[in-house]
Amino acid sequence: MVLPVGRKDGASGASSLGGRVDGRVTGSAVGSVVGSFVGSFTERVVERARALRFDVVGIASATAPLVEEYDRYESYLASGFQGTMDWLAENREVRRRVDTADMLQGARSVICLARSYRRDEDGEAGGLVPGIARYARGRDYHTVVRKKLRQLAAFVRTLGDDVQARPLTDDAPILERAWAARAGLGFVGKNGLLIVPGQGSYVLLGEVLTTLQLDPGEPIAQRCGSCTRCLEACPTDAFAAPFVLDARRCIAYTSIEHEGTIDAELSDRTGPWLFGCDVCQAVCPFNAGKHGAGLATDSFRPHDRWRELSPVDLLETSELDAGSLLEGTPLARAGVRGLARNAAIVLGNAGFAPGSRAHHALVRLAAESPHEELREHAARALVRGLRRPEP
Ligand code: B12
Ligand code: SF4
Ligand code: SF4
Repeated sequence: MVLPVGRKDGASGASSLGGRVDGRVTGSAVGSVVGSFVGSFTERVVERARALRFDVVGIASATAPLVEEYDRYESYLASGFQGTMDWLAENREVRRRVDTADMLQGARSVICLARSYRRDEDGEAGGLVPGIARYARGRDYHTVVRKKLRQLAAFVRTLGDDVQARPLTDDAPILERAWAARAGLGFVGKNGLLIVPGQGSYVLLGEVLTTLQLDPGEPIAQRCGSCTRCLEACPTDAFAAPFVLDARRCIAYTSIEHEGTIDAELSDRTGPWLFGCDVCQAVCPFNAGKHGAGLATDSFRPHDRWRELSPVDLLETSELDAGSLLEGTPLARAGVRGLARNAAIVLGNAGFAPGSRAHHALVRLAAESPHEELREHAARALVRGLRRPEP
């Protein structure tokens, strides 16, 4: 079952909670006996998820492995799309099934949750904010979501003597989108993202794996139709095919996960993106309109520091000060060096006047940085971005 655990204002379009839960409890002789308990457990889990301010919740059966999705994962690895993210190729069996000792022996249900991070007013914010992907503008979402997942797992454990529950966020080696799609939370778009009807794709996923038997949902139909906007809009042509991302070309990979030098062909196409990228979501019609907009809590409100700084400021900040700026924010994942490299790329792509602060900062970086990739990116930015006066 899937329920948008809507806010009191009903903006997520939630239908009556109790009615839908009760209405779904059906099954065999065993199922119907278990059913009345299943329904009430499911209902209580949903209520609790609502209280914890998750926007959507659904249940997937944990007992059947992911088959097609696992095959896609294997062919993704075989194509080398993971680049230097070697950790994506580890723990393969866990990506196929989660009801084993590696994840949770005897798991019966995956409680799949989505939390919206969309805040429309952010588009207008200045400084570094527009160059930071929306999910990363505020507090580290791992901290925000993990805390809530732990609370939900603790609640689930109270529902029976031997009930076990394990909270998971994207640090767990599972195919989160595949489980969410199985639970019927949404469908996977051609941009590879899980799209929740009525909410769009600006949602983060999390799960609680449990031995408790809950009432599973049904996958919903893929709804992209003939649209191909995301595939066409991607600045780096990162989609090898619809639904299939060559991560090596994705700005979220080059700017966050990849250390060292970035190919000029890609960095020139990165435009203003300092950390992550939202283009394939921004163009998606499922994110148009106001639904879900502005619902996200203050946790996702952009940090003031990002409003106040510019890419040049990042280059002029000492490593030590930059380190404390990043602390506790998602940007820490790219590291001080990664962000300096990204700032040089953004400045080169934006262009700057001779004698400007950007010009001086890049000259210094090119000459003095102890890091080869920073010297190289600064030199490239100087060639690319310096707007020479008309002769
Ligand atoms: C590694 C990773 C990345 C990598 C690689 C992404 C990738 N596509 O492989 C990079 C750094 C590039 C990245 C980028 C982003 N990521 Co990321 N990422 C992950 C992570 C940790 C693992 C993903 C993974 O296992 N990839 C391997 C591939 C094989 O699996 P998959 O991505 O699930 O791919 C599925 C589709 O390709 C699909 N598929 C393939 N072919 C077909 C065909 C059909 C017909 C269908 C229906 C489906 C389909 O099946 C695959 C398996 O289920 C997940 C968290 C997690 N544990 O799942 C977050 C996660 C996917 N990322 C997330 C986010 C927010 C992003 C960004 C939007 C961040 C940003 N703004 O910069 C971008 C979006 C880029 C994009 N268009 O996908 C969210 C997505 C939320 C959502 N609504 O879907 C997740 C779920 C994190 C979270 N907990 O919320 N990410
Ligand atoms: S996040 Fe940006 S670079 Fe990555 S696939 Fe989407 S549009 Fe392309
Ligand atoms: S932009 Fe179009 S094709 Fe891409 S995910 Fe959205 S609806 Fe699907």
